[in-house]
Amino acid sequence: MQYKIIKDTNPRLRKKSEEVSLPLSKEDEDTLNFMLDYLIKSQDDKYATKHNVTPGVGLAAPQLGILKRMFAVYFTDENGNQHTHQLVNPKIVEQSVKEAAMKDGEGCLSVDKPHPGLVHRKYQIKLEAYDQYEKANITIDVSGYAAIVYQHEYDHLDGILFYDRIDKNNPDKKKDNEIII
Ligand code: LHY
Ligand code: NI
Repeated sequence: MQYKIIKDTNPRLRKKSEEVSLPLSKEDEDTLNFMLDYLIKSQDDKYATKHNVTPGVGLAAPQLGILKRMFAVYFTDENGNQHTHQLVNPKIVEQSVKEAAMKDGEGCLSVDKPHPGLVHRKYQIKLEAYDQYEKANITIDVSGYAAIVYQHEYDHLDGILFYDRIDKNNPDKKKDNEIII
């Protein structure tokens, strides 16, 4: 299988992805391995320059045109915690009322055009999933930047893109219950 990141001009990115059956098929394992491997390599300056790839912290299967509920993350958060996961059938089981948005907005590996504005998200979420990296069911409790990354990837599984969460009429307006990070 050769994998390619699709852009938001492709209507597939707007579809809802399907649950994945466990144990994983060889094909789904391959996809998860490609996704994590892509993120790791993309953060290597030399590799990224040579292969003209954009560095990424998260990548979801629908971005490869594969409509399955799987995503990978690879990043270190502001507390120094490393997030390396290959998540399958993630579920958000708790979320805060408090919201958060990144001060410089967000981008997406599937979106070429900049969409400035605050991307309103939950400040804290708790997520349950099967993690192929740890080969176990796990619970992830995150806040701030990390929570934003997981929500951005989770949204891809429902066909939602970051700019859907920007208020077109008031792109820079902070909500009352929101912090800007
Ligand atoms: N990944 C992008 C990345 O830079 C965008 C992003 C930015 C995700 C900020 C989360 C927070 O890794 C993706 O677009 N993946 O879907
Ligand atoms: Ni994205």
